[in-house]
Amino acid sequence: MSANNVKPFTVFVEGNIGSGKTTFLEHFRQFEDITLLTEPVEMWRDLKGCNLLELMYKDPEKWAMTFQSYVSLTMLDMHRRPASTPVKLMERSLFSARYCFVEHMMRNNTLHPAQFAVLDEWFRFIQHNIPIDADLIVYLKTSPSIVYQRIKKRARSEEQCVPLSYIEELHRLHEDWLINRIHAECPAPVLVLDADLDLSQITDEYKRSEHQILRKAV
Ligand code: DCP
Repeated sequence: MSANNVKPFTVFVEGNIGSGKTTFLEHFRQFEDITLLTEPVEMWRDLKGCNLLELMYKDPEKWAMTFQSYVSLTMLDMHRRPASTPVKLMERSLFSARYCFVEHMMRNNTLHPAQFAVLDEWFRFIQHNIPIDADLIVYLKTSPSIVYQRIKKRARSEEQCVPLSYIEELHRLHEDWLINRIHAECPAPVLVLDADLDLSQITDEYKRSEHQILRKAV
């Protein structure tokens, strides 16, 4: 709750790996009165000295369940974290974890049906019992080939083994969730931005979302 007990306007920033979610959040650092919650990738890379992200990519059958259950915990923590500002901007959500990543791991049998069932039950339990505020989803829409090049270029060590087919599948899952609406729930209206643009042009595209996020004429 904010200082005057009004809930912050809560925005999830979603999009494929390498779509520029962190850059988008950084764009909003210039504004006052906005809480930015970047994705806890660093926590996933160092849980009591263990790199869960690396373990998951090296041996998905063994570690996907552990990794996604820790992702759920860290995302729930972000959802529940109070903000004393009128706007709260979060990188990703429990929803993309479930509808994109866990969905992919279930479909390609990385997760055993029993493991998937446990993750899904946790997701449903949280949805029905813990309030998750969501007012807007910003979808940074990209082409798989473009983000694939970005991922190769940024060379995050854990992601070196990621094939284009995985990025294409994640793209389809984001589209199914946010555009085609195949799941019953899409927790908020979706604003789609063209995130294929390179850094020199993307600021104008980010600006398109400012009035909806800050909710004033800009
Ligand atoms: N990841 C995952 N399961 C999730 C969330 C993320 O396996 N539920 C993985 C995919 C990436 C890494 O974690 O290897 C970080 O992915 P994100 O797309 O969430 O973050 P990026 O840093 O790629 O975002 P961007 O480049 O858009 O700022």
